[in-house]
Amino acid sequence: MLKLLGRITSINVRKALWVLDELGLAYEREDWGLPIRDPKVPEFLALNPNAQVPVLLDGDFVLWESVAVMAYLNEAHGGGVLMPKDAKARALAMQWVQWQSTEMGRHWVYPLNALVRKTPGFDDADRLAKSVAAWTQTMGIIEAQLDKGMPFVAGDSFTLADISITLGLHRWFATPIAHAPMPAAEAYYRRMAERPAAAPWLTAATP
Ligand SMILES: N[C@@H](CCC(=O)N[C@@H](CS)C(=O)NCC(=O)O)C(=O)O
Repeated sequence: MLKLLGRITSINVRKALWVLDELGLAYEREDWGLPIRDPKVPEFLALNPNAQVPVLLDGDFVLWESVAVMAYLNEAHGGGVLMPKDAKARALAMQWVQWQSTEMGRHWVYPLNALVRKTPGFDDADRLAKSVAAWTQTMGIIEAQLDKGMPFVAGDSFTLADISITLGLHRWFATPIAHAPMPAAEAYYRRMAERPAAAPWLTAATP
């Protein structure tokens, strides 16, 4: 039985959960991650020395880093159906998976802590405004991509990239800031949200 360690409020855990559900796989989930259960304990650190979620357990195989977990689930348990077979198409899908993981989330940390999590110390209005401006600029990149008129972010089939990007858009729409209009992203998000496997992971519990 596959087992995923991580709290469902984490976007990185949600990536793995959506893949599991999209593939219709049976799995167990165990809550780990602050504030629910501190991962900085020997039991968890033995699995992931970074003290971060998600961690996937497949028998005695242990895997961390959400992108690696998504790719492994798809290849080992999904017959690869969530990535294109063609090398270039697959690379482009992976480009957006990685972009979400590194670039898309770079500027949302401050707004998320200030406005959603209400984390003490995140009360600098100038830093908040600068982060929102930088986040908005980054969002322009995905808006331009989605405005090309392809049905999915990386082409004509649903891939891991759609899971990553949709969860990134969820964070954007769920953060109470003045959202610059992004009509292509809004339309795409609504389409992705209709997928049965998406619904549980696009709920409001973003922190
Ligand atoms: N690069 C890692 C980042 C993982 C990460 O930042 N996880 C956060 C939750 S989104 C975490 O574990 N934070 C500590 C905690 O929840 O206690 C991945 O993609 O899996």
